[in-house]
Amino acid sequence: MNRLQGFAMFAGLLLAGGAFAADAVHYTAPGKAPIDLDTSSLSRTEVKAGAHGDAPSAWQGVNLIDVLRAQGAPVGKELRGKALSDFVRITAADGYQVIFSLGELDPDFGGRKVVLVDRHEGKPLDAKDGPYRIVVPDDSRPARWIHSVTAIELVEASTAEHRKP
Ligand SMILES: Nc1nc2c(c(=O)[nH]1)N[C@H]1C(S)=C(S)[C@@H](COP(=O)(O)O)O[C@H]1N2
Ligand SMILES: [Mo]
Repeated sequence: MNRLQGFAMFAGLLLAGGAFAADAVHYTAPGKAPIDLDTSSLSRTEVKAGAHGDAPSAWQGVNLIDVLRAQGAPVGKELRGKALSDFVRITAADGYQVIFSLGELDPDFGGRKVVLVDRHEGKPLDAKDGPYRIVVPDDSRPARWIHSVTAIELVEASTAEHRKP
């Protein structure tokens, strides 16, 4: 193997291992500096789901609630009062957007399984859907399975009417 072949093999292995994410997902929250998400320290999960009546297939990634918790979002015991009007807005490269409320996601409340996936059947997502996609196995329609995710924003949505702490 010559040096060029060696480099090509090395690069290929890195890509296959997902070491180079083509694009990062930006995370923003009120009062926090925006960051590029690094989910490599979170425990991984797998869900079986099929869109449009497709046979279920396996999607791998991290739970959205774990991403939020790791970024200091108010979850668990802290999810009370005004935080119960927080929501998460997810934006894609094509400008598509969807939201989930924190209460919908938190295991102490709605506990909805929402996964930020980077693999389908063990392989990195196709360029057109990846590198990150949301999968919501229990939604009857896959319209919130937003692909090509570029940003996740925690949004505080209470108004001046809100009078509880
Ligand atoms: N970025 C992005 N994600 C999206 C959409 C979109 O237009 N843009 N359409 C949604 C809708 S309406 C559906 S039904 C599913 C389609 O998923 P599929 O392309 O895997 O069939 O993707 C969802 N995710
Ligand atoms: Mo759709």
